[in-house]
Formats: sequence, C-alpha cells, structure tokens
Amino acid sequence: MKMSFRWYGQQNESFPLQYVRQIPGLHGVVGALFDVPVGEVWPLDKIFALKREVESAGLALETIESVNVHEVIKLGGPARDRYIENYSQTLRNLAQIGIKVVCYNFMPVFDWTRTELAKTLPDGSQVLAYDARVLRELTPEKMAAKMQQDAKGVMLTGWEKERLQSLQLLFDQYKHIDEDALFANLGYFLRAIIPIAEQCGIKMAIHPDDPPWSVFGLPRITTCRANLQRIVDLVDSPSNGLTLCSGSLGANPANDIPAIIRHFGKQGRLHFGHVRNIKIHEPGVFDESSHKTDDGSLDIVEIMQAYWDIGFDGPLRPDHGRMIWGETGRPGYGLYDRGLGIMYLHGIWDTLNKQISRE
Ligand code: DNO
Repeated sequence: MKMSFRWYGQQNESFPLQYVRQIPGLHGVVGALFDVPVGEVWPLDKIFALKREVESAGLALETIESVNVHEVIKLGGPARDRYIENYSQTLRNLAQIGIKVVCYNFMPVFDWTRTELAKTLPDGSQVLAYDARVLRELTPEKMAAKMQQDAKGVMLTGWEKERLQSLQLLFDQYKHIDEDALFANLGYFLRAIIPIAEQCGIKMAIHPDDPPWSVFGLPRITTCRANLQRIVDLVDSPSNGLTLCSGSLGANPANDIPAIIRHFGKQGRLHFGHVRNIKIHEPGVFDESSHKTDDGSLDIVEIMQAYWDIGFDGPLRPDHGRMIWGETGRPGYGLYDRGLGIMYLHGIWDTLNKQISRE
C-alpha cells in the first residue's frame, strides 16, 4: 500500500508541501491541475511543473484526482467524441510524466454533495455533513449557492463555476437520461478511453457517487456492488477499475465495504483507496467523523484488514478530515486531521504486518 495525501497545489493550499512531507511514512501526493477547464487537454508543461514541484519535496506523483469528465460525455451529446479525444490526449500527457492511476467520476451535474460544510461537533471540531431532510427543502440552485457561501472563497473541486452557471439547462438535459442511459454513456466513454489507458500503462479508477443515491432526481449509478460490477464489466480490462471510497459507498449501510474490497480486489480492479469514516444517524443523515472506528459507523480496522488481505499495493489516502486545532482552509482537506488519520491507518497496517511475520 502506498500511503498518499491529496494536495491541491501551492497556489490553492494554506500549508506547504514541506509540511505534508513531515507526515510519517508518506509515499506520494495525489494531485491535479485545477486551472484547466473541464473538457480541455491538460498541457504537458503544466503537469511537468507539478511533478517537479512534488518530487523536489521528496514525494512521488503517480496518482491524479481527478480528470473530470465533461457533462456532454455523461449526457451522450453529439460533441462527445471531441471531448473524449481531449480526455485521451490528457491521459497520454499524464503517462509521459509517469502517472499510473487516474481517478474520475461519472456523477451527473454535482460531484460530492453535502448540506453543511462546517458542522460543529460537541468537541468543537468541524465536519462535513449530509441531511436528506435539509436537501429536500433546497432547490439545486439554492444548494449550490449555499455550498459556495459555506466554502468562504475556497475553491471546491467538482463544483466548477461553468457547471453551476448552467444548472437549469443541465437539469433539462438530464430529464432524458435514466440509469440505463447513463450506463450506456459510460460504456461509450470507457470503450474509447480504456484502450488508450492500456497503451499508456494507466489504470482508470472510477470514484463512487457521494452520497451513493440520487440527488434532486438525477440518475446516479456508481452506488453499490452490483453496479460497480456492471461498470467493470463494461470493458474487460485491468485498466478499467475502481476508487474504493469507504465514506461515499458506506453512507448506505447495505454496502458492506470490506466485502466489496475483497470482491473487486480479487478481480484486480481495485486501484485506489480512500479511507474515511462517517457517523450515520439515520438513513440519509450522516456526519463525517475522525478516522477512528469508534467515532463512526464504519469499521476502519476491518476495512484495512480487507486491503491487507487482498495484498493491496496501490495508492491509499485518508479521505476527508475534520477541522481541528483552529485550522482553517478547504472543508474536509485540512492538514491536521488527515495527518492523524494517516497515523491511525499506519498503526493498523503495521500491526497487521507484524502479526503475520510472527505467525
Ligand atoms: C471530494 C472528493 C471528490 C472526488 C471526486 C473524484 O472531496 O471526494 O471530489 O475527488 O468525486 O472524481
């Protein structure tokens, strides 16, 4: 397992890469370009610059999160081939700097969705939270505006301005897209890009929908084991794989995360791990919590055991953390609590290693 840390680039971060490097046992950074509009080719010189920056801090850059997919591809619109060609060129460019895993998602309109970005827990820490009852009272426009407002000027990835400006139009277009149509559009995309990814030595890793159910009536398909299987079966290639995000899939208690890890690990389709705990209060209502098993509803020890059992050797990162110790910054992506999360995950992993060497 290659312990990794998501880092948004010096111009977007409140802490330097040197601090990230001080986290024990860190292999590399999960990075991306955030100033290239969705659908355009990522220029080689910019990704080389990112690689040089990360490597000069003594860390590796092998994983990208995310190369986002243009809505026209998800909608199956007539211009999709042009965007698919751009996507393919981005993959070729990323391969040139040694990228091995590319995370992406296929969520219509909205990426991750929360109803609160800074819910204060009894201990004073602040977390992201989702409450289906609150969402029911909001329109998509109101929710998008609330997210932007709560973000206090911090750029939220997956919530690009261009997309939010044309919400009504997008919702109208998605009226004609049900889950089967979305699967078909994903299949079309994968049939085009997976052969390129194979040639380039890149593993594509689709991220689950977060939360794993429909929001505002939009179709969502990356939600459960059966659908994940349908996705990996769309193109039978090791390059067509998954990002297993415990906190996204785990919001639905019917998703048995350790079992899902074992199931897809055995098929060689698990390429990237996101480990996060959440506290489910009732169906459709949850807060993000510290990584510690007791603090949430997911058994993080069992989850790490499952990664260990499948001999997982890909990148794995702590996912969102709480805001603690007075830190301010990007919701879910502070330095301190993700650093604590890493140490918890290391502790579990090292113990698993040690037990085996004793047997
Ligand atoms: C949010 C992230 C997502 C994720 C994308 C992957 O914090 O988990 O934005 O990076 O969905 O494509």
